[in-house]
Amino acid sequence: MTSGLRTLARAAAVVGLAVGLALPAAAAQAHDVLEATNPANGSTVASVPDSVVLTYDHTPIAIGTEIQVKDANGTNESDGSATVVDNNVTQAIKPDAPAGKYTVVWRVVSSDSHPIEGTFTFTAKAGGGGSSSAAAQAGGASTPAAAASASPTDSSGGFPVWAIPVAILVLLVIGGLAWFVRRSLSRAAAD
Ligand SMILES: [Cu+2]
Repeated sequence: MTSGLRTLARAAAVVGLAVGLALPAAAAQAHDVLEATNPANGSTVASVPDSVVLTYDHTPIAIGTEIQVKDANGTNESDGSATVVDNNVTQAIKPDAPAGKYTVVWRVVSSDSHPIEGTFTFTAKAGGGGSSSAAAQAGGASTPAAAASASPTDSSGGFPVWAIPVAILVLLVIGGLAWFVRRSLSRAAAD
């Protein structure tokens, strides 16, 4: 009977180890989320603003931030590097940026250290550097609803794909242990 008890203890240790390995993966799922942009995704503004602002639900890590503000020709009109202040990432735009449709391609490092990325678009009726930048800011006021329709993609996957192999592995381990423990117990009883 002692061998049966020893097997049970070993089984408990292995199950505990499997659960311990799965828990950190679950905790790591909380990436920062893009909540709003200025100009808002899909909006039309009077002229190209001085900068674009991306607002997240946490403060991203200020390393590896890349914000490209691409004009209709695909030319990056970003002026200098992006700055992270609180939950806002601000990217200045060249004053001579032309009118037209803009695509902002962003990549930041989430506060949980995972890189996240996405894009949003806006259209400017006039080029940048004009005196109408205040009007552009007002016209580009963002709403959370508009930001929600942006298309952020998450390089480590929004859906927890790790959950499937982990669940299968845990089920296989438990099933195998149950069979092993029952065999050991019946042997111990037979001894
Ligand atoms: Cu994350």
